Amino acid sequence: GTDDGATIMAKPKPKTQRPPMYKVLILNDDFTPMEFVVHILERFFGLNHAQAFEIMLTVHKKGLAVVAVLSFEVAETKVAQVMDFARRHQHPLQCTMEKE
Ligand code: NFA
Repeated sequence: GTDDGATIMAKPKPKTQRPPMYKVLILNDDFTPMEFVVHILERFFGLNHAQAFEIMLTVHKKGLAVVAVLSFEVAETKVAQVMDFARRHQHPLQCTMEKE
């Protein structure tokens, strides 16, 4: 209401809309070679070898891992690139995305 100088007024906060982000996930399977997954993580997600190896091991042990959080368009492109590369090499590796 009217400011009496003693009351702390609540500041209206205009909610700025951020675009939704998408988690890109790699799923484990029994057939894709570990080195192939490491290569994919280096090639398409810009990870160094140690980071790529660590994430690959997490997928292998836990069943899946988030490898990146990206805008819808970039996430969609990465998923398509990984799925295409795996298919062309005849590995059953799965890559998916989900809204954060
Ligand atoms: N589980 C696979 C193997 O033992 C390795 C793998 C890791 C596959 C991460 C898919 C994702 N060869």
